[in-house]
Amino acid sequence: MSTRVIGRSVCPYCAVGCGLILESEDGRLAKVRGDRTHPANFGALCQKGALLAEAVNARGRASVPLLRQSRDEPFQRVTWEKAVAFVATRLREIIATHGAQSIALYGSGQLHTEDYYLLGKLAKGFLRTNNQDTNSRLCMASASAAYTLALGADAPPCSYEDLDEARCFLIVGANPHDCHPVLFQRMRARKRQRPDEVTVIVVDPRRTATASLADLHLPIRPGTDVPLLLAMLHEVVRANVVDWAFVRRYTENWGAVALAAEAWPPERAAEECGVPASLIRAAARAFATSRASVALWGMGLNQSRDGVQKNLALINLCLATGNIGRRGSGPFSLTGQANAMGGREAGGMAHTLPGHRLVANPDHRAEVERFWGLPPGTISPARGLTAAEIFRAAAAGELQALWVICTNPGASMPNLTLARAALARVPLLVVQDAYHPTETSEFAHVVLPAAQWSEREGTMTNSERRVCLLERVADPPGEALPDWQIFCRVARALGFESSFRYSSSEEIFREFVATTAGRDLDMSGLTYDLLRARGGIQWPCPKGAQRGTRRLFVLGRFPTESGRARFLPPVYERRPAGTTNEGLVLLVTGRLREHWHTRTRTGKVAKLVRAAPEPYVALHPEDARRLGLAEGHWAEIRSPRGRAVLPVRLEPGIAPGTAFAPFHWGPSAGGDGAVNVLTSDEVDPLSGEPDIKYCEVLVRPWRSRPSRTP
Ligand SMILES: Nc1nc2c(c(=O)[nH]1)N[C@H]1C(S)=C(S)[C@@H](COP(=O)(O)OP(=O)(O)OC[C@H]3O[C@@H](n4cnc5c(=O)[nH]c(N)nc54)[C@H](O)[C@@H]3O)O[C@H]1N2
Ligand SMILES: Nc1nc2c(c(=O)[nH]1)N[C@H]1C(S)=C(S)[C@@H](COP(=O)(O)OP(=O)(O)OC[C@H]3O[C@@H](n4cnc5c(=O)[nH]c(N)nc54)[C@H](O)[C@@H]3O)O[C@H]1N2
Ligand code: SF4
Ligand SMILES: [Mo]
Repeated sequence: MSTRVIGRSVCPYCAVGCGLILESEDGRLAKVRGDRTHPANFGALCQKGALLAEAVNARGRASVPLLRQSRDEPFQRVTWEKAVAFVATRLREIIATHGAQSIALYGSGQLHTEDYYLLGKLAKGFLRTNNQDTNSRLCMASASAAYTLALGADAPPCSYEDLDEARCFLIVGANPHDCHPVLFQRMRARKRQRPDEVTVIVVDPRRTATASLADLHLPIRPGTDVPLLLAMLHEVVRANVVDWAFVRRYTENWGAVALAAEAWPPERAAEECGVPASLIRAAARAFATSRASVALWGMGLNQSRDGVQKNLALINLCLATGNIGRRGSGPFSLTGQANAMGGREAGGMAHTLPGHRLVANPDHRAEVERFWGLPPGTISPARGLTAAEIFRAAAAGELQALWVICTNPGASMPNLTLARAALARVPLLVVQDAYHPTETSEFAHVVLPAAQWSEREGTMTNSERRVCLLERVADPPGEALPDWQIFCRVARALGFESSFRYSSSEEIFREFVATTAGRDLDMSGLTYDLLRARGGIQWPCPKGAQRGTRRLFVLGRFPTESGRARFLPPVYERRPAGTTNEGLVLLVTGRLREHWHTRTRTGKVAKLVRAAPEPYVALHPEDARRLGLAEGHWAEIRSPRGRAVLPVRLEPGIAPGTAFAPFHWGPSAGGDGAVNVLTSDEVDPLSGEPDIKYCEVLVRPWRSRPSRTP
């Protein structure tokens, strides 16, 4: 047996973007280790990343194109030519009969930037529909909208280096111990290095493993972040620790936010949020008075019907305390998927175009039309359907075709019964995935087998704006193809031959970075060679630049009209409180360290499955007692949308009235364990992000164990 290094890459799971060294054994990808020279991880990896080879080599890969005329027929193996011709012919017929607005394309933050760019070019430029959205709508859409409103661009300002220099970490609605493990290690190292000088504040209804690092844990009642953050700002003003010099010189609209904060003294917020006023005050003062404070957040803020308001409230706190554009400080959203950032850059959402451009902006449309060699007026000015809207429309019979790429909505969408009805109803469903069957591909007419990580070349941008190249080191199974090649084949079969003639992913990258020239994210200086040589570069990096950009807004200038950052007063609407008296609790859904989303990969890695074998619901022991439940009992959980049955675990660290369940187990795991049948697809009006993070449910004891397939 001989082991040898066959290439370098980046982990395809979370957006920490750990650098990897890939090794083969007897010609096969066998081992993954952390790249000691990579600035995202310096050699560290979490267990999921370290076990990647096993996931990629697992059974269940989609390896040949499959086709069937109707859902009650078995799939037939067909050639690529036949599958592509079928998709193109059907799309042409549908567009001719029902118009381009009757088709939708649903992509993913796990595609490469090149794939994303090409998908957008095909959808918005050539199929002429803006109904191209992505699972990032379920994830980062609220952060993206808030950055744009407050700072003028969708531009996370920080670097991971800032975590090594921060004196205060405010972690709100995020659990990096499980979800961004290598960054958590970095924060823990910082805390251990200066235990008395570094303060860690965690705002989460659960005492998570992340909270074990906290000096202050604020066990917030779900949904009440806006009053909590306004009360922190209230205290910052009262204690007169506002950074007045920064506010006066670099921001606008302070008065409106000061007024909003005035209405929330910590005592009032304490009642609303279930957090003692003294804790709110201590957190506010620690954040405002430390030499450098960084605010990190995740889905606890974003996945909410007031997700943008929660984001604005946190950004306000950073602006008021001058914590932006300086070492060790800033608002720093923890991006979820490995390339959710790249998708935002390439215009992967229903309201965006490449280079941080907007569908609604006539100049932006004209610029992109010129890039794509299209006549003026080709790109529709109307925003397309967002993720939740796509599935609602399809379920109502209003869509004729849906093409799903690199995402598994048959398990991951909120209000899952409706989403699955959509998948079962739409007259043409094309599913492009690396595995088959999945909870989505089982509804498909056409399954297009995709090459995945390590089998395709391309770029991704991590959470700190670092663009990295992922090398191809292995062959995909059977006839599977890289996503960009599949898009090209379908585009050419549709007659768009001359605009989709690429011979490599690098050629697409060159075209894409040209569209970013002169924009806030300017990447026109990036080439594959440079990325290969440097191991990743942070945008902006314009043509001719010697290096990337570590930190944004260091000069206090923002890409807004006035050049100043904008304070925006967040709006708060009270939601009904859960009370366990009638069996009502607020069910939070989220992640476990061992699994990745719908488990198409981690569910096939023995070590990870052993460590986290099955779904469950965690309850506070007091709540469980009141409900007549004990550890290991079965609980039936109902919401107006559906019903799940789960084994009970007792967790004293969860706020009473709140429950938690991981969403990794979809319908295919059997036994009514899919929690997304309970969650809500109501959306934030500004970002379109669904209110997935928690929902009100009724819990009661259930008689017996439901049957579950392993
Ligand atoms: N192991 C693993 N890691 C992952 C992923 C994975 O599937 N598995 N997925 C990746 C992706 S795509 C994403 S988006 C990220 C998500 O990363 P995170 O956002 O860190 O993870 P979540 O578990 O979704 O939720 C975060 C926390 O929000 C808390 N919360 C719930 N409601 C509220 C609230 O109203 N207010 C506040 N303040 N907190 C609340 C929950 O208790 C939970 O601990 O993880 C990425 N990393
Ligand atoms: N209840 C609840 N639901 C949630 C969330 C929550 O917190 N709670 N979080 C939401 C969030 S933040 C997210 S990001 C979504 C994630 O939800 P999904 O995107 O549905 O989750 P994944 O399991 O990562 O799906 C990725 C799919 O792409 C396939 N794949 C992998 N590599 C490739 C490739 O190279 N090419 C192609 N074509 N396919 C590939 C995988 O096999 C898999 O089927 O879930 C959302 N749903
Ligand atoms: S921390 Fe994220 S990027 Fe790094 S190895 Fe783990 S899953 Fe992969
Ligand atoms: Mo996500």
